[in-house]
This record gives sequence, C-alpha cells and structure tokens, in this order.
Amino acid sequence: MSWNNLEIRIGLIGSPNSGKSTIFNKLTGVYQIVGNWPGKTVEIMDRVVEFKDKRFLLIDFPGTQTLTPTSMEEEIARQYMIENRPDVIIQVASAIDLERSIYLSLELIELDIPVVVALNQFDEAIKQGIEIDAEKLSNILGVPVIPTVAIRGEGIDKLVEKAFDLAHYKSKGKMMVDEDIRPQINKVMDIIKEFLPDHYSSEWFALKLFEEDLWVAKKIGELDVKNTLKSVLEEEKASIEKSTGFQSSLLIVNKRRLIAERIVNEVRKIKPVSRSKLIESLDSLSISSYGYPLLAVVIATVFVATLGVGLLFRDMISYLFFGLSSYFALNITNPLLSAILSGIQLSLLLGLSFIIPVVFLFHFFFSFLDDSGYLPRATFLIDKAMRRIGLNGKAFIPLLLGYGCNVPACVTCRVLEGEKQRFLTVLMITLIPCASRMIIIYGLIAIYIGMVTALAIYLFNLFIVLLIGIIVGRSIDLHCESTGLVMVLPPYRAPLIKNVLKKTWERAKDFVYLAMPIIIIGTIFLKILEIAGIMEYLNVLFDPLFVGIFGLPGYVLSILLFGAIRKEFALVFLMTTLNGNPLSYLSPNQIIVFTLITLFYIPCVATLTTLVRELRLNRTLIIVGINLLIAIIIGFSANVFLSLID
Ligand SMILES: Nc1nc2c(ncn2[C@@H]2O[C@H](COP(=O)(O)OP(=O)(O)OP(=O)(O)O)[C@@H](O)[C@H]2O)c(=O)[nH]1
Ligand SMILES: [Mg+2]
Repeated sequence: MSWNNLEIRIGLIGSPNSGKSTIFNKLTGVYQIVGNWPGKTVEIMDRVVEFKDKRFLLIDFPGTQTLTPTSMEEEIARQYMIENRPDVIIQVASAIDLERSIYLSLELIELDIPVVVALNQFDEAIKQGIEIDAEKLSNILGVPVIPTVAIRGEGIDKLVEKAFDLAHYKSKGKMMVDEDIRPQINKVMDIIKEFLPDHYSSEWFALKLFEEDLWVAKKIGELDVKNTLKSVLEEEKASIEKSTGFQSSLLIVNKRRLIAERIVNEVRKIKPVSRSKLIESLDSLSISSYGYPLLAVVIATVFVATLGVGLLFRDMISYLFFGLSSYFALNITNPLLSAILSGIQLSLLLGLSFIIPVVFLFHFFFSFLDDSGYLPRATFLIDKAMRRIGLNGKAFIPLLLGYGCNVPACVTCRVLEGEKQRFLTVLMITLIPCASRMIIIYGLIAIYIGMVTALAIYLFNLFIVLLIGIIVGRSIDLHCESTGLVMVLPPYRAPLIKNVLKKTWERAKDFVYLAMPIIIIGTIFLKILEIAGIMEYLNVLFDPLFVGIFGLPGYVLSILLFGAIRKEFALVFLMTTLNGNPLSYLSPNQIIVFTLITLFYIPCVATLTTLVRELRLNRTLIIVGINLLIAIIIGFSANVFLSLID
C-alpha cells in the first residue's frame, strides 16, 4: 500500500522505555518487543492502522533521549524524522521522568511538526505521589497533553483524535529556546531559506547550526550554500558569546534545561507516599554488593526451574504419547516406511514432550524477568566488572538476551556506542548458548550425564565467552571507545501475565511453526540417506578426520550440518540417528565433546543472516571463522583431556 493512499503518518517518539511500542502494539495488533528496560526498539517499524473511521500510518521509533543523537538507533530515529517528516508526532513522554521528557518536547516542538504529548505511565506517577497538571502543561507548551496508561489502553483514543485534529489544522507549538537569540537565528535563517529543500525547516536548521550539530553542519555543507553563510554564522555566534558570555551551543542546551526545569516546577507536585517495603528493600538490595549473589540466584532459578518443570512435562507428555501410539500402532512391513515412521515418531516425541515445553518455560520465566525491571539493575551491577574487560555495561542486556535467542540479541547491539564495541559484543553473543543450545545441554548432558556436568558446561561456556571478550577486546583496542553508562532505572513492576504470555508466544512460536515441520522433513531425509547406505558412506569418508580430532564418529558431520540450520536440530537428528538412545552408541565423553562443539561451532542460519545485515559480510566471516576455530580447539582439547582423566 502506498503512503499516498493514507490519510496521515503519525510518528511515536519518546525517551527509551516510555511505552511507545506498547501504544504501537495496542493500535496495530502486531507485536513489537516491549519490556521493562530501555533500548528495545532499535529499528523503525511502521504499520497501517484502521482505527474507528480513521486510517493512518503509525511509525514506532527507537527511544530518543534528545534530538542530538549519541548512538546508532538514536541517529536512525532522528534522520528518519527529519528526512521523512511525519505529519504529526505523538511524543510518548514518561510521567515519572517529566523533566527529561519536557526537554524532548521542547526539541520536538522546535522541529516545526505538530506534536501531541502522551503523558504515559500516568498510573505509575499517581502511585509515586506525582501529580501533574496536564492542562497547565498543555497551555505552557502550546500543544495538547493527554494523560495515558498504555498498558491498559487508557487515553489512546483521545490521543489519536488529537493527532488527527492537529494534522488537519496544522497547529504547532511555539519554540521557546530562542528568546535571547531571535535576531541571530533570523539572520541565518534568511540565508539558508533560499537553498534549503522545502521539506526541511529553515528555522530548525538555523537553530541547530548555532547548537553546532554535526549532522546539520554536514548537510548544509553538501548543499550549494552562499559563501556568506559561514562568515555570518561566525559573526552571529561571536555576538551571542559577547552578549551572554556563553558559547551559542552551550547557551541553547542550558536554556532548554532551564525551561524544562521551570515548567516541571510549575506543573508538578510531589506528595510523599509510602512505597511498599518489599519493593524498596528489593530495590536497594539489587544494586548493593549483595546484588551479585542475588543475580546468581535469579539466573540459576530461571535455568533450574525451566529444566525441573520441563522434565515434569516430558514425563507427562511421553506417557500420553506412548499410550496414544500403542493405541494407534500400525503394522508396517516396508523397512523404509517403517524406519521413516519410527524416526518421525521419535522426533515428534522429542519435540512435543521436551523441546517445546522447555523452550516455552524458559521464555516464560525470562519474559517475566524482562518485564519486572530487574535487568537494568543487573546492568548497573555488572557494569564495573564488564568495564574491567573493556566492555560497556550496556552490553550486558544484549549478552543476557543471547541466552534466549542470538538474533534479537545481536540486533539490540545497536544501542552500543562504537563499532568495535558492537563487533565484540556480537561475537560474544554468538558463543552464548541460546534456548536451542540449552535444549542440547539439557537433552544430552542433564538427562544422560548429570545436572552437575550440565552446570559445569554452562560455566565453562561463560568462561570462554569472557576469555574471548578479553582477548579480542585487547587486540582491537576497545578502550578508546569506552563511554560512561547512562541509563534511567525504571521502577520495578509486577509483570502482567497476559503480556508475559504474549511475549513468550512471540519468542517461542518459531519452535512450533518453523522447527517442527523441518524436523519431520529432516528426519525423513536422514532415514532415506541411512537406508540408501549414504550415511554409511559418509561415515567411512569422515570417520578418520572426526575420530582423529574429536574422537567422534563421522556421521556427526551430517548432524552438525543440520544443526547449522537451527541448533536444536543437532539434538533431534542425533537422537533419531541413535534410535533415541545415545548412551548405547556413544560414551559419556563423546556426548560431552559433541555438546561442546555444538555450543561454539557456527551461528545458525537466522543468526548468520542477522550478522550480515548488522555487520556486513566480511565481519560476519571473521566471526564464523573465530567460532569454528574455537569449536575445533575446544572439541580437540576436550577429547584429549577427557580421555586422559578416564
Ligand atoms: N505502569 C505502566 N507501565 C507501562 C505503561 N506503558 C508502558 N508500560 C511498560 O513500560 C515498559 C516499556 O514499554 P515499551 O512499550 O517497551 O517502551 P518503549 O518506549 O517502546 O521502549 P524502547 O523501545 O526501549 O525505547 C514495559 O514494561 C511496559 O509494559 C503505562 O502506561 N503504565
Ligand atoms: Mg519500543
């Protein structure tokens, strides 16, 4: 559908974690990641919305603290806003972080696009004893201000109504920051007006030239401007400095801050309220030095609860499955058909009784954590330790997300400043055992070898991830890019089960829709190879290499190749090849070596595609090379070491 057919384009803009994607999801019915930590949305997403009698294009932006970007996703947001100017901006402001929100309101109003302010998380503000006079705020800013509670859909109708009114009347707020420098702005504006394309606001460009915005200066440099601009600009800057005693850029930023502060004092009253003792002590505990053991307990609980409840499900579902399959038992004499059917039965059993329950449970617990507000606190705690290995604390959340799935974790790396930082974090993420690899650790190690070995493998993996972080971090000289961690801590929230379930489904549905059909097709394919004797041939061909290096049979290669599509396939196809009984074909040491290789050897297809998009081909190939090298070294050393201690 082309944009021209649509009535208007509405952009959702606001500081990180203010609730933009929650509003987007409510209005569009699609699912954009929401969670209680800043920096989730890193790409611009748009959808056509049919709302009552209205039709519009709604655009969800990454969080932006100010219109002077410091990171990649802020840059993306701003560039899009200026180049594609939405007809109306809905600023999703956080009522519990009013001053910063008003600073952004002032900047958005300067852009000369109609703005409606959604004073979101209003429920949270009330709980904290914060009273905001929305009408007064609206009068001061000159734009509509509507209190909203996005998670419950409150105020959203009114927001859309107002956005349409504004687009219709083209009514805008008034710039406030220019009070002392109006004549200077006008002078520069008059010069640039002539050559600036129509869709740019010359007033905003003039202001930004005084603010010494690099992107604007570059943009102006690309246009065919009059030579006089440079000298006039310098002259006017000097005149500002002379009359105010401040550099123009500093003057503007300070002025905005002062105005925001003044407005907040006028419209906000804070009544002391008693906060829940439990939340208060949890809050101070989670960022004190006791926070480290707490973090270990929280993470261990997620993994142990997943496995414990997962095994319970496995027993129940397999019991049901066996009951049903004996009831429907067929008498098939054709060896190929019978092998295929028993293969499918085995992989279905594994999928339905183990993989799907475990993956759903893991994502359920993880989403719960994600919505609670605990993650940014853990980030603060870990920041110091991460800094020691040269990483920014902001890398913690992407790394942790990697335990769910590497794909969104790699995309989230856009919130990191600096290309080297991004590259290193992405590399580390590809080594982190995602839910699919967790399935292999649980399905092979925890079940057939023991819980302690499974835990040891997790810890060993973490050790390798950190070691690679330190080695590669040192070799690419990361410190030069290291910047401070600036993050607003959101309040703790009791996650809404409905939202947690929705998120769990979004994160785990691929295992139902995508993985299960491929597992069935793959099983048929492998069984045909087996019956046709091709597996035997591959075995003979690769046996010397695999036995020599890893002490593993040659058929493991074909299983690893399947595992490169999706990691859990390695478990499924190993199990179908070994008739559901790995210990009768492989020794415990071989199972450990196999698992270690699957943890490190190559990113799955979905991660590879993401890597190419995020980092380009050459860096992706470097990452794949490093992964393969680590897998070979670890597989080989584990084989040697384990056979020595046997
Ligand atoms: N109490 C309360 N929570 C809200 C409200 N709106 C959103 N939230 C919660 O705030 C958190 C952040 O919401 P998101 O929609 O992900 O925020 P965002 O602005 O898209 O965040 P980024 O994409 O990271 O910039 C989530 O945990 C939401 O459930 C609200 O009105 N009240
Ligand atoms: Mg978002």
